[in-house]
Amino acid sequence: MTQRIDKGLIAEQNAKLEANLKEDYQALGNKLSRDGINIDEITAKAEAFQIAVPSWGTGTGGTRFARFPGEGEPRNIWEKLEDSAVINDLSQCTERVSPHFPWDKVDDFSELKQTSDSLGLKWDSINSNTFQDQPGQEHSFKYGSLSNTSAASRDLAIQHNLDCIEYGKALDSKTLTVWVGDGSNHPGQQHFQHAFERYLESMKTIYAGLPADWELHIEHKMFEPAFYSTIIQDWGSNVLAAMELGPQAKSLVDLGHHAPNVNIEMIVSRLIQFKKLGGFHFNDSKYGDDDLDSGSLHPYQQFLIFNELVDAEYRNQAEFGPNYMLDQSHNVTDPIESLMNSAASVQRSYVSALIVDRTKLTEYQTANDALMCSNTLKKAFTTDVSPILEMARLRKGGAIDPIAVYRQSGYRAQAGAERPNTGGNGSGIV
Ligand code: LRH
Ligand code: MN
Ligand code: MN
Repeated sequence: MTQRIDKGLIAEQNAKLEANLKEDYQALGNKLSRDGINIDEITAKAEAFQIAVPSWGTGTGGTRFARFPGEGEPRNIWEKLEDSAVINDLSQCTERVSPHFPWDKVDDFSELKQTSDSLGLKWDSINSNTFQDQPGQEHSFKYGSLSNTSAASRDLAIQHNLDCIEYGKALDSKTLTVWVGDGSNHPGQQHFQHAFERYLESMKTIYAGLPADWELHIEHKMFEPAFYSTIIQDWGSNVLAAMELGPQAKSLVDLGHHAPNVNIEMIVSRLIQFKKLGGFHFNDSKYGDDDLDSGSLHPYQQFLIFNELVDAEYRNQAEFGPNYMLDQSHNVTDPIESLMNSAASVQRSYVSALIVDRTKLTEYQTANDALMCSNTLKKAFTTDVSPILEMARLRKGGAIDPIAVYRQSGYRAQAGAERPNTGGNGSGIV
């Protein structure tokens, strides 16, 4: 097994930064206390924050044109777990891994569970895959899976999802996430209503197979692989399906899956209001489903989403507790570095939203003082909360500067030596 990051190295690197951090933390604490905020209470919330890592994100991604494999990429789920453990050791906010089947090939789930336990990792939502055919597959998904006109293809897709629930039980997961690429490429190719009816019928069978303490998350996406129509193309179709299925079915918001300029934070608010927000796939995008690093382009949008989430937390909104997960593709960076950076970026949005003065915001909203409403949010967003994030990591035994420690550790070069001949990242994304 690849050597993980040495605790001594983390301590040694932290020691170099600790005195400055304490000064910065004190200064930020003084500033926040002037607004009646106790910094340690915010840091405790930052310490409790968790965001899952997608198993497929630990490998180098690619586009449909090319993929440029990185050094020492994980070749299987066990190596993906090792990399995930490194990310969590340093970041201390990513103790969950979200697997994707059958990309993650597993013969013995109890062995996998033991391995994850030994690495201090847990399992997040199980992702099913009926958007491509597997070698030798008898009934194709070329014309759709859960909504296919062929009952045999639909049954295969249903069975795969039921199998995923069984895998999840063995891993102590509590959620199944279903994203399908079903749709059409030509106007008139598909009868919209009949296709949606078939999808719902299939989903009802999957829903019936859910254990009582599980949730079924439905992920919408506007386009790709279908480029004219997609069966669950937006949050409207998504929430209709979730409402039709029942209370255990909820909607999942992948930030990259909307039309440009869509007000995602407002979608989040609506889903919260109707107890239908299941979770998130965080990433960033400029054009479409670019899967860029979270917060790398639109950090204010990410903050505004967390403003809605923290508002729900603040109001003790009933049945609220979405899963947070990253879903990104790393084409030109070391995936471990991108995932650490992105986890911290999402955590930063959460912390920034925690310091919004909600009493003042409500007053300004009531008085229709639009400028001061906006300034109240901007004040929180522009306050540099880095010392809180760094202190949260330090207090949990992580690294004040995760990227620096990771680079110092030589983990990637060592992985390169131990994992030769990388042919792919196991994700199927090329
Ligand atoms: C689809 C998607 C979905 C898949 C993942 C690999 O674009 O966001 O979540 O499971 O990418
Ligand atoms: Mn996604
Ligand atoms: Mn996507």
